[in-house]
Amino acid sequence: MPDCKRFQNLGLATIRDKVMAGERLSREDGEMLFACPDPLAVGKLAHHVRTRMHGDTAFYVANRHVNHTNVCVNGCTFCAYQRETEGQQGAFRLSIQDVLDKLDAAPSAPREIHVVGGCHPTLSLTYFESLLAALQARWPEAVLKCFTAVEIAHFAKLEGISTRETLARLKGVGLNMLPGGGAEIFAPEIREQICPRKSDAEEWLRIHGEAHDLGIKTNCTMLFGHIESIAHRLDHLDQLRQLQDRTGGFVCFIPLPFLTENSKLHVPQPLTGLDELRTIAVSRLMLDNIPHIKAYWVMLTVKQAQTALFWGADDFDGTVVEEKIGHEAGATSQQGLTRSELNAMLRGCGLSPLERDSFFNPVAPRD
Ligand code: V47
Ligand code: SF4
Repeated sequence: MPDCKRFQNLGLATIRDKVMAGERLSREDGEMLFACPDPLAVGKLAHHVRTRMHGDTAFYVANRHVNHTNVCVNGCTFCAYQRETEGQQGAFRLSIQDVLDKLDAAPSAPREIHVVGGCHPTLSLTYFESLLAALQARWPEAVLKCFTAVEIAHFAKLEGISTRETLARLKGVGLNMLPGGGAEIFAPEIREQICPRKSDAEEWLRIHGEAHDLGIKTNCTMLFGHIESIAHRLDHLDQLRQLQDRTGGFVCFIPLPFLTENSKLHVPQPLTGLDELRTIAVSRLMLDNIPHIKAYWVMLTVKQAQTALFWGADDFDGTVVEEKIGHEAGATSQQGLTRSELNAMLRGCGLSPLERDSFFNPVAPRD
C-alpha cells in the first residue's frame, strides 16, 4: 500500500486516493505524475495497481515473430527497418514457403505467430490470404496475430475495398488478432514529421474499432521518446482509453521506447532509463481499462524489462526467436529467449512466471 504521507508531501494525495479507490485519472493527473520529482513514488503507485490486477504473476508467450518484407511505401522518418524498393541494398521479400521454413526451423511449435512487414507496393490481399491459410493449415493451434492497422489500410487501398471488408476476408482465412504497431503518437503535428504518409490516428483507431466489432481482439502501442511532448503521450493514452471504453477489444498496451540508430529522425534529447520506466508507470495508471502492459524486452533490454515489471508492467512478451525492427534500430538484446530462460529471468525477479496464450489465458507448459 503506497505510503500516504509521501504522496501528501509530493502534492499527489488526490491522485493516490483516486488510484486506491479505482477511479479514473485525468490528463492533468497524468501531467502531475510526469512532473513529480519523486519517480519512485510514481512507480510504486503503478506497481500497486499492477499487483492489484495480477498479483505477482509475470506473463510470457511462446511466440515467433516473422517479417515478410521490409519494402515499404511509407518511408516513416523514424524507421531503420524499411527499404524503398526491392533493388535497394538490404531489401527482402519472403515467399510463403520462406515464411513456413523459417517457422519450421524454430525449436518448438509456436502458440502465437506474429507477422508484420512493410507496406509493399504490389503484394496483394490474395497473397496475404494464402499466407494465413498456409499458416493455419501448418499450425492450427497457434494464434495468428498478423498485420498492423497500417498494413490493413494499405491492403484495402491496393484491393480497392473497405478496411472492414479486408479484415473480414482475413478473418475468414484464420486471422485471430491484430498486433498493436503503427500507432506511434496520434497527434497530427507529430505524425506529419515522423510518418506523414501512413494512416492517421483516426484511421488507425477506426480499423482497431472495426476489428473489435468483428470479434478480432487487438493490441495497441505508443512509440515515445522522439520529438513528442508529455502532453502528446497523454493525449495518445487518452485516445486509446476512449476506444477501449467503447469496444473493450484491446488486450495489451506496449510502450515502445524509440531506438535511435540508423534513423533519419533527429532526437534532441534521447530517453533515459528513468523516462522509460516513468512512462510505463503512467501508462499503467492512465489505462485503467486495458488489462495488460507489456515490458517488451527486445526494445527495452532484458534488464530494463525486468525492472519494468515493478513499474506497472505485467507481461514480458515472449520467445520471439528472430526480431528485425528493433535490431535494425540498434537494439542490443539477443534475438530470442527460450522458455526456460524466460522462466529463470522472471523467477529471478521474485515473480511467478506464467505461460499464456495471446489472450492471456494460462496454458500448460509443453516442455
Ligand atoms: O509499429 C519502429 C516501432 C513497431 C522503431 O502487438 C520502433 O504484441 C522503437 O508493434 N525504435 C512494431 N520502436 C513493433 C510492435 C510490437 C512489438 C511487439 C509486440 C507487439 C504486439 C507489437 O515498432 C512499429 C513502430 O511503432 N518501431 N521503429 C524504433 N526505431
Ligand atoms: Fe513502413 Fe512500418 Fe517502417 Fe513506417 S514503420 S516505414 S509503415 S515498415
